[in-house]
Amino acid sequence: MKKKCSGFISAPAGRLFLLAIFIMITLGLVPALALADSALASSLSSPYSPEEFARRRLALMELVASSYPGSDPNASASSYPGASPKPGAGPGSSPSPGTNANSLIILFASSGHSDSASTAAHFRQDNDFYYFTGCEDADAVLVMLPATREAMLFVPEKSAGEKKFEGPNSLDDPTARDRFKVGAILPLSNFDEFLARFYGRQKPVFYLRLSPGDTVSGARYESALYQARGQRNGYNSRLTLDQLRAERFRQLFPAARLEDVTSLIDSMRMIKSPEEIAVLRRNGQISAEAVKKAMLASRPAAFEYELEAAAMEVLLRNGCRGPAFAPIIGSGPNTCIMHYDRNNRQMQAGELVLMDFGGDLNYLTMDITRTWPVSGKFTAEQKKIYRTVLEVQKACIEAFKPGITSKDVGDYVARRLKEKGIDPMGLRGGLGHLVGMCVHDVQTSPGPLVLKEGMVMAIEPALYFPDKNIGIRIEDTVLITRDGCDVLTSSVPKEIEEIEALLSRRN
Ligand SMILES: [Mn+2]
Repeated sequence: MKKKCSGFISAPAGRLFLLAIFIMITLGLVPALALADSALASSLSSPYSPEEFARRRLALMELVASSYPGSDPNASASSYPGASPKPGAGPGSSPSPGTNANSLIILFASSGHSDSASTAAHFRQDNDFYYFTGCEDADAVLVMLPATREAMLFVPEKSAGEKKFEGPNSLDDPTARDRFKVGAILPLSNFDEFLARFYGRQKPVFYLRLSPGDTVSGARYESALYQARGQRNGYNSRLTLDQLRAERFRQLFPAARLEDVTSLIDSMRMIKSPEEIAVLRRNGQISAEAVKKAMLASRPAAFEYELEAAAMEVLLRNGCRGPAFAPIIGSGPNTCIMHYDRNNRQMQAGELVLMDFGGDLNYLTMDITRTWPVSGKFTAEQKKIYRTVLEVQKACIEAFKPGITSKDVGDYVARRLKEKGIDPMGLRGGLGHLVGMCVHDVQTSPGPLVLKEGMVMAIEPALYFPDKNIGIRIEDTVLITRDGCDVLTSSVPKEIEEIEALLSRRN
């Protein structure tokens, strides 16, 4: 980031700049300079091109158009990612034969104010809405017409007071239409009338997200699960926004057919584009650096939250919005609690500390776990268990390539450990979870997953012995490539000797 700015500094300006630094050092203002630099980095525009979002919308519209009976089977979405759009499939071209002219795809932005009293997080756009727009306006609506391949945004009109407190949105921005590459940006107050006019057509079909939405840290299946758990106490239960929206459509447009667009979206989100891969690579480096800093901040008598502070600083300084999930930093007995996130215990010499961490950079997450000895040296018993988990993890990574299933990985790991003469201690290799806009990212079917190029997956074998206060998990996030995989989080050590060498550098 610094490199990009240096070209703007002319010679006299450079002297002024040096003078300013001198004054700042004299006044003890150097930290302010460092913060200003970080703020500059985060003010750089989105790493995604407007064309990226246009391509995604086109691909989804093609998927919807081709999902109709009698539609042209060759019109399936081959345009994303990788292959270039088919000629004649661009905006403004005539609809392909068989396309149902009466379908609309409608996706909703996040609501402006978080309804959870327990979070003070920054606004984060709804994943599916962001994926197809790149737009961070609250309460907006994206509408796509598969028949004509058109897209438009409905954005709330803001009062002068709202603009004063929150800033304007893209309805006030004359460049927004080009930035989002949509046909129109209209006031949200026109939306109901737009729908009413569309409803007048024969047999209208609305494609909505009828499945649960996901968040940065909550998968679709988890949203449904937590809702079900909330129902155990009737006073805590409520419908989700997606359920309420579907209900409203059923009430207002009873003759329309509602279709679920979720699985079509998921089939796209599962495969990462080159622009997404560039962000994921950078997030892998930032998140690995963060865990490394936390390792260096650990010592006997340190509180778990001190490690969290060290890691969070690296994320925020490098433009992440925050963590991808509540950081898990457990020492001693807490290493055995898989989703421990109180992070308030004081760690002791002789114990292990387990840290599960990742950043949220430009709407893409990362997932790393490392386990290390607080004192800097593994005991013989810790080392033996650690080595087993590490060998299983490395064998999984060796096995990862397109076409592979969980069973294939398990078979490979079993063979590999046998060759090396290592007791797997009951640990079996397999696939992990996909990683993307959500840290437990979308997956189209609950059936067996087959790896494909462009998928990103966390691999996180673990062994837990609560009676010994030993929990060991080692996790990396990898990108599936043409013939194998790239470890995106490789710059934080995981070999026993590397970890002990790093820890020996602590003061
Ligand atoms: Mn994970």
